[in-house]
Amino acid sequence: MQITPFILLLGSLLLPITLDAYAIPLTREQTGVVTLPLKRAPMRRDLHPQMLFRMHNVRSHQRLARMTGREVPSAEVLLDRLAVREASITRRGSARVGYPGGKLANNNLPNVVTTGEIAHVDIPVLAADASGKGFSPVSAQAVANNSLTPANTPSNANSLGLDIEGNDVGYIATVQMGTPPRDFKLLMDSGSADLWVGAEQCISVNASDCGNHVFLGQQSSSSFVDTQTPFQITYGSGAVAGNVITDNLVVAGLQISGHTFGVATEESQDFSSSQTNFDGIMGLAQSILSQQQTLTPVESLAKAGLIQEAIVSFKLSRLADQKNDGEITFGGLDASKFDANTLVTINNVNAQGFWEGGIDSVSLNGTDLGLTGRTAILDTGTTLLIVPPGDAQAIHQAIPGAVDLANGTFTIPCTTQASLALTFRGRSFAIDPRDIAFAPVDLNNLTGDCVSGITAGQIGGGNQWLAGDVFLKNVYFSTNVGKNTMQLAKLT
Ligand SMILES: *[C@@H]1O[C@H](CO)[C@@H](O)[C@H](O)[C@H]1NC(C)=O
Ligand SMILES: *[C@@H]1O[C@H](CO)[C@@H](O)[C@H](O)[C@H]1NC(C)=O
Ligand SMILES: *[C@@H]1O[C@H](CO)[C@@H](O)[C@H](O)[C@H]1NC(C)=O
Ligand SMILES: *[C@@H]1O[C@H](CO)[C@@H](O)[C@H](O)[C@H]1NC(C)=O
Ligand SMILES: CC(=O)N[C@H]1CO[C@H](CO)[C@@H](O)[C@@H]1O
Repeated sequence: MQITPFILLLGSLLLPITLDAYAIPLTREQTGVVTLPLKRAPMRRDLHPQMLFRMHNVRSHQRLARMTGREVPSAEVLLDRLAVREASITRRGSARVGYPGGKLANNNLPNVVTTGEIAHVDIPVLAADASGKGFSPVSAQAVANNSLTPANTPSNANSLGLDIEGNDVGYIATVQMGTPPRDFKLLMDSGSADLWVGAEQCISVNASDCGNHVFLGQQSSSSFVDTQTPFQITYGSGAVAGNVITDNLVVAGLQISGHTFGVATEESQDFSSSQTNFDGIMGLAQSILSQQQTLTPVESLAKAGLIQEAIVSFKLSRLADQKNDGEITFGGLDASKFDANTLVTINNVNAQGFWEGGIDSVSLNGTDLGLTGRTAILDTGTTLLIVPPGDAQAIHQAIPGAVDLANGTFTIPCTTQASLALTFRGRSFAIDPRDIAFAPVDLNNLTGDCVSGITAGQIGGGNQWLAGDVFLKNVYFSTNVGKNTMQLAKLT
């Protein structure tokens, strides 16, 4: 069977099944504590951006389920949901994609067929709309190209630039590993607690190599030590398995000799694809969440006395602003990035090791939406803002021109001026309307409809939000392991 790009994307969604099929020697205990970076879907020029968006969305549901200890929806259920979504795309005349009934074939590759050409996206020649409103042409290019936009070199101490993946779907920093030290690009993820890169002998679930990435092992590093202890991490978007190792790690010029982390000997296609913009993930939640049962780099740096406190701070840059001033700071906050008068400290209410805080209230253009008792997991590794279905409806009902596509996804005018604000500890943090208009439905019409960056998490109920980059781009975000607190402030 000719495997289409669409099926490749589904393959990652169906990872537990393909792992069985390939008999990869993973320990099968599922601890239920896992995460998924949403940006893992390799962007393809030949895939309609709204379909890519839908993959982000589906994966986010799996991530939210795992994070909150709920049952992860089966691939079949997710395929059913996808079918509804494909239908809605089809109705909009953008793509013709379907599948027969949502049944899986033989616990192997999903029985997915394309009923027509997957829509080809011709990268448009984009000009800014004369009104200056609408989706950013630069961001539209990034959607089409899955580009990695390098950050400026930060001047602040103990800091690394955060490169922007695609249209703000993820944030990547470069660290050094091994002897001699070599550069590795890592996704910076406050929603997981393990660090890994590919092993020299890494194979992909499809038994090929792990793509055009930088790898770590005895051949490339004289300080590499394999502890022979296996680890496995299942992300909503894929999985890795390998060995816990020790090797030297340099983060923002701070060297940890013999840091304990992982090399992946097996990676799902999500991670091994050469189109994936990073070589591994640095989890920066608390180490009680670590599958490798080891300290995170920031905890390790604090323990070694290289930084005073186990603090990590994020300034996520918005591609449309064209400033490329994203930055991650270890051991403190970069006072030049935020307004100190707006800084609030939030207690972590999550016992598993995620960063989760109580939301006082939610408003749209200053009008309170009456959503109380909500909490938000603050997760740089999630692209979107995922909220329970009722909350998603309440929010979009207040946005003029919003359309409920059913089953979690909404569209809003790309020109929306609606501003959603979340209040933490008495301080309101507004989301830029450009972040709510996440991606254009039609890349050739930047003033038409956009897919909303706020989607409904359909798994379980509860009052838990998963606040990814759609929200976090709008704040200075800092975490403190020792105090078990988070801080938010308005950006300068
Ligand atoms: C996207 O790719 C096109 C060529 O296909 C190139 O001209 C353009 O500069 C790229 N845009 C970005 C943001 O990388
Ligand atoms: C397997 O991996 C290779 C190289 O990474 C890639 O070119 C190919 O498309 C993959 N095939 C499948 C079925 O995933
Ligand atoms: C929100 O306020 C802006 C001006 O600040 C206005 O242009 C926009 O129409 C308002 N949106 C809603 C949904 O009230
Ligand atoms: C863009 O979308 C808007 C809203 O749907 C529509 O009014 C307009 O005609 C579209 N423009 C183009 C060039 O398709
Ligand atoms: C409104 C709508 O289309 N809801 C659908 C969501 O998906 C389920 C299947 O998972 C359908 O049964 C619903 O009809």
